[in-house]
Amino acid sequence: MAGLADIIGLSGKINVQGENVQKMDEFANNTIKKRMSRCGYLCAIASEEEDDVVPVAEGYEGKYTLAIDPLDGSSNIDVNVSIGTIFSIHRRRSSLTMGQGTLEDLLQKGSEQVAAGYIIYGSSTMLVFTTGDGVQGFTLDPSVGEFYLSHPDMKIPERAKYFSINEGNSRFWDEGISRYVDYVKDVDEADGRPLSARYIGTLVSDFHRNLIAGGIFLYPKDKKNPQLPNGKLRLLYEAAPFAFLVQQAGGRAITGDGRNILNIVPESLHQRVPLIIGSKREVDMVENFLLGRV
Ligand code: AHM
Ligand code: MG
Repeated sequence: MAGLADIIGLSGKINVQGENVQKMDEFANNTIKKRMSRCGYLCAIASEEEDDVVPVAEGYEGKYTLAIDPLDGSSNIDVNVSIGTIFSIHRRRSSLTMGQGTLEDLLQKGSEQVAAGYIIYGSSTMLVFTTGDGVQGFTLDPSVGEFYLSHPDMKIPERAKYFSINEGNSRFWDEGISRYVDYVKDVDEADGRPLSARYIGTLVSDFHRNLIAGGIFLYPKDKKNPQLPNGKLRLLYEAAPFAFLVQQAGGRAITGDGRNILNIVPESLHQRVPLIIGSKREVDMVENFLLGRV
């Protein structure tokens, strides 16, 4: 059993993406790997914390792949702000093939997901997921140790109440994003503007709030880091699972350069994509700004 000192602070490691790994990131990664590699349903695992494909335990190979961000919102771990776990599940490419899965089994489009979801560790612990037939939300009752269906058939409001973007990057945004953010701050009572700003810095938590209350989250590409021309968020275990969830809840997810997140064919495990996701009407509006229609 890990003690507090084992799971608080930095682990001293840098991951494949050049980011500091927190001890709790490592703890979550090891716990999930250990449990899932022997569950009997999986043939391969991809994790934000692992450079390469993680094989499952021998003799336990199954039909599905799992991509995870074991602990999303790393910068919020040590400051006691809500964090989460994200997962995305695909069927292996050939259901007849047995044995370990391959990189190709993991590099599949978001539209091919059979399930996706997240767990949010906030004022309560919730599991929210879709299997392609709507979005269901369950709340943990810690006294029983079970998740109960508390939010059946979740739908994201068509109109946004909130906008969520890291405004510290505003000097590096493209003109379309800057014009859109100015627009949401304009006063137009009849149109419900200005929108309120909310940004937690944990994608799970920002998404969860916007799913329930109506909102738009943006992590666009920016000019801040020329090494990261596609923004910060990763396709396989951040953008794609949320794109599947939001589609099932009646919303939309795009990159902003004319692509639907769910249609992108991944080229590598840790590939990054710009992400604009949330209430449908608002995503349509951002797209109009970015494609020069407004
Ligand atoms: P992480 O998976 O290492 O925690 O990084 C992803 C997080 C997202 O949860 C969040 O939306 C984003 O990074 C915040 O980034 P920034 O601090 O640049 O605004
Ligand atoms: Mg993350």
